[in-house]
Amino acid sequence: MGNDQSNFDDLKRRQIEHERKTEKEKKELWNKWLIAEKEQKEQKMLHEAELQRERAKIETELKRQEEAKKMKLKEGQEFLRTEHLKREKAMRKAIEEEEQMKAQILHEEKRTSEERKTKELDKLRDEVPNLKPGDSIEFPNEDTTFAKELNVGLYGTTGIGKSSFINSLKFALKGELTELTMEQTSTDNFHGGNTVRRLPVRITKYLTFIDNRGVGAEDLETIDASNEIISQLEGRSSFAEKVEWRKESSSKKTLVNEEKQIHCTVLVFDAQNPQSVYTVLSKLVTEIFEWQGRYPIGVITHVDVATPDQLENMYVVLNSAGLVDTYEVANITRERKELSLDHQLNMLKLMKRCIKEGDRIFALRGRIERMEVQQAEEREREAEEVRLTQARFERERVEAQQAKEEEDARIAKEKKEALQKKIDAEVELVLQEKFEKDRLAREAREAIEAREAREAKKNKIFVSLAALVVLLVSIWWAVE
Ligand SMILES: Nc1nc2c(ncn2[C@@H]2O[C@H](COP(=O)(O)OP(=O)(O)O)[C@@H](O)[C@H]2O)c(=O)[nH]1
Ligand SMILES: [Mg+2]
Repeated sequence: MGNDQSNFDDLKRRQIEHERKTEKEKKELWNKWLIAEKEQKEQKMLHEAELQRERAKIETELKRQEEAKKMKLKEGQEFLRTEHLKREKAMRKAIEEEEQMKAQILHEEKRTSEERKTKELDKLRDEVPNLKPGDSIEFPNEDTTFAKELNVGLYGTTGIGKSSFINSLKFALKGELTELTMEQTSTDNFHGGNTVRRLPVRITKYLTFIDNRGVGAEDLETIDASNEIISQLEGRSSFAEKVEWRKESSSKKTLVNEEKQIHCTVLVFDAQNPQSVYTVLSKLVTEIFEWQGRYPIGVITHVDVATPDQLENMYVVLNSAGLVDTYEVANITRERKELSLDHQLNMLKLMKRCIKEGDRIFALRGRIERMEVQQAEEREREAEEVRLTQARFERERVEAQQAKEEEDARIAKEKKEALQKKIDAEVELVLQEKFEKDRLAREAREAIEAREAREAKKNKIFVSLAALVVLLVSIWWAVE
């Protein structure tokens, strides 16, 4: 036990010693570390100072370089700017020059185009007034005789610009308007633009335009409007007659007056209102096409007030209805007393076109009419054939009936004869029997009679003898 204690003490002592020693070492180590750290710190500080200096150096260098760069850039920019300015100036000058050139070219073009147009206009102004029906047909059919003058029918809704269009035509021909055919000339009601009768306006020696009463979509719904149109085209309506689109017109009964025939039709539309033409077009165009065999000519008015879109739509609508031959115009109005060069040209081209179309229609109508006559003859022939066939059938039927009746009569007669024969035979037989009976009866009667006669004779003799006896007796008596 005492040993354990001393061991423990020894261990503790050694431990304390060790701890003391360790403490001392620790302290020394700590001091060493402190010194080392101090040195390190000093060195670090030195190094940092060094670094600081280095950095400062670099920074100044960088600053310097930056400054130099900035300077350079500034110089460069300045250079570029001046360069750019120079180039811009040069470019602007080039553009200006180009524009000037373009303007000059345009001006030149315009001048030449106007010159060209004016030339064309002059040419047409010389040409159009002398164009007459038949001129456009190089080799006319021998049996086609063209009208002396051509009537062009105008159709369109009220207020569309038909009457103004006639003034535009006149202007185009002369380049001025000496007399204004305003809507009042053809109207009962001037201010309403309400044309009710047709008004023929002679435009050239050979060309007359017929201003018409406005025809609306609702009119065209009716069969009377169709009849009125056809009656006008055929020349069955007089110009002075009041145009009635929705009333059965008496003109249907009127005979054709060739001078009143419409040889070419022009439909007038307002460029601002493509919507309104759908119904008019489909009906009117079909009607006219069926009669004249050609599509009517289209005129688009109000192009001065319509937007490009409206105008484009208008063309789409017209083309889709088959109207490809169309002419634009900004009409002569109370406010505008002139027609542009382009529109004058359009009007003259239209007149030329009318003559050409009129010729085609004239030839076509001639052909159509000849065809109609042929068809009528054909129909008449067919009807005649039907009549003849019917008559033949009827004759054959009657003959057959007669034959049948005769045959029936013959058979009946034969039957009758046979019957008669039979009856005769029977009668004969009966007669024979009767005769035989009679004979027998007669014979019997004769026999009886003979016997009776004999009896009578006997009686007579007897009577005579008796008488004789009496006589003789008497005589005897007498004698006696
Ligand atoms: N801005 C313009 N107005 C027009 C044009 N055509 C006709 N007018 C006007 O439209 C109105 C009816 O024209 P008008 O010729 O009497 O139409 P109509 O009933 O078809 O004969 C009038 O006031 C004209 O001045 C045109 O092309 N442009
Ligand atoms: Mg009018």
